Amino acid sequence: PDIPSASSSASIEEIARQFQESISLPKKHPFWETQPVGQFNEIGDSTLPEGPIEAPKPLSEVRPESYNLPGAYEWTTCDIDDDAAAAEVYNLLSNNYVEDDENMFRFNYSKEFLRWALRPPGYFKQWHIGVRVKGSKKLVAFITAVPAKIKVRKEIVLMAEVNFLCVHKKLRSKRLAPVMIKEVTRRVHLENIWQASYTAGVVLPTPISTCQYWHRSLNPKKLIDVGFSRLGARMTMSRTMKLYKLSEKTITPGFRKMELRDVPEVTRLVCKYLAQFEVAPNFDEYDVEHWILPKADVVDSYVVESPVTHVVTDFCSFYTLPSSILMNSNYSILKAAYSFYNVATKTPLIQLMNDALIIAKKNDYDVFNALDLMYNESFLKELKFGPGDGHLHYYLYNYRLCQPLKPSELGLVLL
Ligand code: MYA
Repeated sequence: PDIPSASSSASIEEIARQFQESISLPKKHPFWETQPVGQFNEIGDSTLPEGPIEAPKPLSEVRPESYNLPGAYEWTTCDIDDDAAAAEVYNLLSNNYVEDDENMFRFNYSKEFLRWALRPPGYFKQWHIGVRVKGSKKLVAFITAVPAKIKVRKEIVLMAEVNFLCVHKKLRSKRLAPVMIKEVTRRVHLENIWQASYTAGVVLPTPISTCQYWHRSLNPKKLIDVGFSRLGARMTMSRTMKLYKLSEKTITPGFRKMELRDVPEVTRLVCKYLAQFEVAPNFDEYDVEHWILPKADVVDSYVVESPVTHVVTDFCSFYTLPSSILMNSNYSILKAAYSFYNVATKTPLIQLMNDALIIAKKNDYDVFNALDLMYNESFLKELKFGPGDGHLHYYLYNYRLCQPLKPSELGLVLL
């Protein structure tokens, strides 16, 4: 993931840096160059086939023991069910996980969110991997994977979704991350899974797509006070607040919170919808119950049930991911909603998303974020989202695509 921040009026230095970066050759990647991923020098080589880069190995050839860590450290499996273990992970991430470029905000995934993200149907406990200091037992690094069925073009591929890679700030740049990535790969291979998907704010070999974050201010005064956004040119605070004002009540007749009984219909809607993208999850009812059914302060979903036929025709969803505000005496938390999966078959998508904004505002979110993937571009500008400076790169491990995808060809949202 990449923490989005809206302040888009880049300084001269920032523009100069971006220009430098854009003209310089891609950096060397001693670790990633050894991995089965698309390499920079293969870009544009249309002779390479799409699909797995390496064939699966017999399980007997998968290394049975963990990779070696530097002497002072040991592997641990983090039992996220356990309150003490979940608190340790929460503390590591809330102090050391992803920050924006200016170090003003840091993702603050809640314990309940982590439990949701890490325990989907069929999850493996041993894929929740920690590193401890041998002496003190302090948790200093973390990486996770969860299983997922992902459709790539026309093929359904069983994959690991890798996330929450984190090394304590004091242990950075010691090449711990490659060992952790190799260890999670080994444990994924032991389950006979050979592909993975992941996102990152950094450019690695080689993105299958690059998306941009867009932000819809819900509480513009706070966003400006904490430096998340800036007052526009020729704008006053009161004009800004008026600009972002939303109506009190949702507009679509039959718009209500999703319930357990909606799972079959939502599954049908989401499957049909996601089938049109080049890379997207292949959800079954268990997945939809896990990923889409509302869970307080973690994921929210609303359906449109026709008042006449009682058929569910549309739904929208967003997840809750606050960020810590690092240097502000008035505020410590930014409450952000992130657009998840939205399907409109009868209600115009713009109207559906406007209702989502109204709900988010009512529930005290400060900002509503969305990537420019799927059909999101069709509502972003009209609903007053502004482009952020954060980019999110999507990757596949051991699966080559000949061409990078346009964001609108992507149907996958990772947490
Ligand atoms: S993305 C979120 C990543 N986390 C953060 O940004 C939190 C803050 N940062 C940190 O905690 C550290 O800086 C991290 C790196 C841990 C990121 N993805 O140990 P090092 C490469 C992949 O000296 P550190 C997420 O969670 C880097 O290019 N590789 O560096 C998805 C270099 O390799 P190379 C990354 O800064 C994770 C090497 O690591 C990333 O101390 C998906 C340097 O290691 C990154 N985000 O630690 C993981 N950042 O020399 C891949 C740096 O070659 C999964 N690096 O350039 C692959 C699939 C595995 C399963 C396969 C199954 C079949």
